[in-house]
Amino acid sequence: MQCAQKWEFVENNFSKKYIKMSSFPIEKIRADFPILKQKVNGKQLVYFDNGATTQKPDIVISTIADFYRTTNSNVHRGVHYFSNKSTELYEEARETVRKFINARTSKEIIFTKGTTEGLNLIASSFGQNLKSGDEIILTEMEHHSNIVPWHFLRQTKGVVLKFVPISDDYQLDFEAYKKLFSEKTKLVSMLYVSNSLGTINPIEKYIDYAHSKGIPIVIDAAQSIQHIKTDVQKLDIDFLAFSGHKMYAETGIGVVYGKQELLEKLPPYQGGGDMIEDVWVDKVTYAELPLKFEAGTANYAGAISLKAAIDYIQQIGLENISEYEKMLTNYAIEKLSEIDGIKVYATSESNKTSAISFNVEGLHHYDVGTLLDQMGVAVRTGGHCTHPLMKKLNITGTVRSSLSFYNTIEEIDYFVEALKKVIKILK
Ligand code: C6P
Repeated sequence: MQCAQKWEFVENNFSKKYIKMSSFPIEKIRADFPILKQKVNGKQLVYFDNGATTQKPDIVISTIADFYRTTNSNVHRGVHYFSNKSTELYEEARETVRKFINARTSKEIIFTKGTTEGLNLIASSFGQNLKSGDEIILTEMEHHSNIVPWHFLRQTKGVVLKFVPISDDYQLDFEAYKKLFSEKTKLVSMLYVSNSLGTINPIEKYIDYAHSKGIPIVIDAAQSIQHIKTDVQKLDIDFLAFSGHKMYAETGIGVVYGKQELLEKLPPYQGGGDMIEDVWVDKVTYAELPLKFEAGTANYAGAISLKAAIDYIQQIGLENISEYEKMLTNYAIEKLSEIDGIKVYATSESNKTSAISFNVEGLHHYDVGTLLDQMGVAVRTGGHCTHPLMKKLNITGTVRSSLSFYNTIEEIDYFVEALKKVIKILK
């Protein structure tokens, strides 16, 4: 599915300014996602909750079903045909992930349940060598997955958490970040893209500055990996975590990337089968990377689905995807901003992915989301697991529409009209 990079100006009902990528095969892409044909409350589904999870293309669904129909066996355990075949597919998936993020070796790719488990793995393992007074730098934009595991270390070890503030334009304050470093700083952990605001953080300079102080950095890529090409070597990322289900694979599979030399130094996260070299009654030795961090039966079917999803994304091209999503996002922000009494947060055109958060003056986000659902539109409402950010913005939550490359201008038009009706009903 190759797309040319050309854009064609196409007039649509609402604006002549917006364009459709004539070569972007949107009809074909939509046909790949069976769920998009569903109706909700008698209305055609408009799925704008892709930040929570993405829908799955037929190729991912059939890869999982075919695997269970033809091959399923536990990996790294049996000598029999299907166990070897499953192991081969599982390790092929690891290699696909390695290439996708350009890690040096597949030893640096650890399969997890998702971003949350990945960040817990890093915090728990890295944290074992920390002591009272050691400092970790986070940001006010973090998802709870990148705050709570560090709070555990605050509670159990007396580790001090410091937060990079956000400024009035919903950007992280880089000057304030630099001032947070001290001789006690041990690690920085931050997100690439905010799930609540869609802001793309300029992680390059955050990484460079941390490294200039000799400090490693963890990047939460849960909301970036599906939108932005990520080269861990080029960015010089020390640790990275992301989830398969937010990038068109099944739930329960995720990845931690770590530089080999750093992972070698970290103690294992969980104990069990597959992560050991040998066990005696009075001692234990651990397996080599990456298995040292993969205790118990892995979600190998999930890893195989992740390979199918990455292959699918790459067929379309991540650059084509992000260009199309950018066009949708700018269009949606403009149409939303025309509605009276609406506040759209973080509207920057240059450093934003497709998550759009807003509130309507005098209305509760939950009520707006509930009525949108009655009209077939799926959005997320609430604090989006970013309570410190909501507190900073002095709100209890937002309505968030998060778009994907299978969404269309027509769906945005429908959503905006539905929202206008909701506002009329509620006001
Ligand atoms: N954000 C959202 O609707 P898991 O649940 O482990 O796959 O991902 C956790 C996570 C970590 N970091 C960021 C930036 C995230 O956005 C998420 C998940 C979803 O925004 C569910 S709360």
